[in-house]
Amino acid sequence: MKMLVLLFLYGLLGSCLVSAKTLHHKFVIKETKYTRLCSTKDILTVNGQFPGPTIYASKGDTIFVDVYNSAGSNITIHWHGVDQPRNPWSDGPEYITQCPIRPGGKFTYKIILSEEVGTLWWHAHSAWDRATVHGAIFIYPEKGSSFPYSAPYKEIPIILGEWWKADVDQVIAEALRTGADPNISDAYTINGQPGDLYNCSKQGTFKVLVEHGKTYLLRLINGAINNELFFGIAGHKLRVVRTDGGYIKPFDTNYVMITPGQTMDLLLFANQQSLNKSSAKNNRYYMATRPYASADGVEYDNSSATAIILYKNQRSKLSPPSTSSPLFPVLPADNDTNAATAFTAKLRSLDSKDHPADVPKDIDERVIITIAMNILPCNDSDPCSGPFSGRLASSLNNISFQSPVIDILDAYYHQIPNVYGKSFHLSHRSTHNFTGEDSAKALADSKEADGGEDGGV
Ligand SMILES: *[C@@H]1O[C@H](CO)[C@@H](O)[C@H](O)[C@H]1NC(C)=O
Ligand SMILES: *[C@@H]1O[C@H](CO)[C@@H](O)[C@H](O)[C@H]1NC(C)=O
Ligand SMILES: *[C@@H]1O[C@H](CO)[C@@H](O)[C@H](O)[C@H]1NC(C)=O
Ligand SMILES: *[C@@H]1O[C@H](CO)[C@@H](O)[C@H](O)[C@H]1NC(C)=O
Ligand SMILES: *[C@@H]1O[C@H](CO)[C@@H](O)[C@H](O)[C@H]1NC(C)=O
Ligand SMILES: *[C@@H]1O[C@H](CO)[C@@H](O)[C@H](O)[C@H]1NC(C)=O
Ligand SMILES: *[C@@H]1O[C@H](CO)[C@@H](O)[C@H](O)[C@H]1NC(C)=O
Ligand SMILES: *[C@@H]1O[C@H](CO)[C@@H](O)[C@H](O)[C@H]1NC(C)=O
Ligand SMILES: *[C@@H]1O[C@H](CO)[C@@H](O)[C@H](O)[C@H]1NC(C)=O
Ligand SMILES: [Cu+2]
Repeated sequence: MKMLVLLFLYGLLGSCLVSAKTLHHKFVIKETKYTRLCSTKDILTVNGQFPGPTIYASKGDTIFVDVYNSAGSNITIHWHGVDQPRNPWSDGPEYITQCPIRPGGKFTYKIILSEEVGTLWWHAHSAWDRATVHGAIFIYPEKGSSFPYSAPYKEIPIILGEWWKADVDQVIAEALRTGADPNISDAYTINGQPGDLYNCSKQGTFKVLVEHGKTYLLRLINGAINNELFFGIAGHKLRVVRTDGGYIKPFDTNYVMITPGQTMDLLLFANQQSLNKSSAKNNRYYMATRPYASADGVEYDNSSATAIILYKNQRSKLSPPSTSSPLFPVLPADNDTNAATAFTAKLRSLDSKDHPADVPKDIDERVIITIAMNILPCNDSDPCSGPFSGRLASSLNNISFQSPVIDILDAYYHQIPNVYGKSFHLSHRSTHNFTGEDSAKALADSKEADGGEDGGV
């Protein structure tokens, strides 16, 4: 009897586990020729594709990705937004969780999906290779649990990006050498295409054919290197339902503001007239993206990428030839900080029974982290072209990161010496109040108490 019960339980457990699948992918990193803005260059791609292949998975699945490096330079791949509980070795940032994959080398990533649902993405994590080495991860709810909205008719990935005519690794290498800001991009892209507003780009403009009355799920990813971006579609509101692989309280908006690395799932209701004769010539609507950039005096790419939403003519199933240009969405001005913050303030966890907000409420220790952009001094023997003839350097609590010779995760686990600076390890003694009025003095005092230089890594 006991045995039977056990078997029965085991059977149930077994069937639960069966729903989580194991998936396999092969990514070959290679140089591939692409032409944009009338100029051709070799870019790094996965399997020759830009943007790269989409990974389709369900909540709880495990994905193995064999990455073969057939390019001429080191590379790693990061699975952006995947928590990977107790699985740090597959996270991907080079020299943080692994040494890079050398040319001719191979590395197998094990990606363990846990609570994530919605859209995430993957991208290279070496120099600026992520500009072209990136793609979407679609994560569906597990079987039996439902999407808390009516199922969309179709899904459309919308990957925002940034394009340089120059080689991207040369752009960042030059900036690191001179200490100045990297050169700004020549275009933004939507699914790899700059769109109608740029020279030589009309032909390739990304187009989506929609049917009146249907609902579409846009899986929006900001894959740009440097810029926060506004995004919107002319004549249509968007309903924001998820961000970064989790549900939020849905809200309708005319525009979104999305930061680099962020993802958003948006419902698009194709509710504009397509049969109406007098509006038939306006069966095309631009979706557009352009930057939110408010830093005074900092140069940025102020151009706009577009794609086209095209309504199917329901009688002929073909779209009538359009005579006028598509409508352009109304987006906030580039420097409209109020519009940017008003949008982000609306992002709130769904916090329902099925999608609780499990935020720890008991705090054991408060940690203050100051993120800063600094200018380091240079001199005649080491001239720089950053602001005030200095060198730009970012820091956390006044410590900048320098790539070590071995990744810090290996150094930590195998206690390899001389990788961490002396006081980088988990010392709880020093508490710098970086937001205090006398932070420099407080730091100096605590440094003395600490017994010397903060090493960084
Ligand atoms: C490439 O990565 C290897 C470690 O995997 C490292 O030893 C080598 O210095 C790297 N090469 C370059 C050019 O960064
Ligand atoms: C960056 O821009 C400057 C000025 O236009 C140009 O001289 C330089 O070649 C550019 N660098 C790269 C790596 O394209
Ligand atoms: C497009 O090409 C024209 C003519 O060659 C040039 O004057 C213009 O600056 C170009 N526009 C952009 C955005 O590159
Ligand atoms: C047809 O389109 C015109 C122009 O957009 C609009 O004024 C009119 O109300 C539409 N008619 C119907 C039946 O939707
Ligand atoms: C972009 O910036 C350039 C240089 O500052 C300026 O000439 C141009 O008018 C701007 N374009 C737009 C669309 O704001
Ligand atoms: C944004 O830029 C415009 C024009 O360049 C300027 O008139 C306005 O004051 C700026 N707004 C803010 C909030 O900085
Ligand atoms: C110039 O700067 C370099 C790098 O910061 C430093 O190593 C060197 O000592 C400095 N030289 C002088 C004369 O200050
Ligand atoms: C840091 O200093 C500020 C300003 O004096 C103060 O408001 C804040 O409470 C301090 N923070 C901590 C953690 O001591
Ligand atoms: C940050 O570090 C620099 C040099 O290491 C030092 O001169 C400066 O005072 C520090 N800044 C703060 C706020 O402690
Ligand atoms: Cu990332």
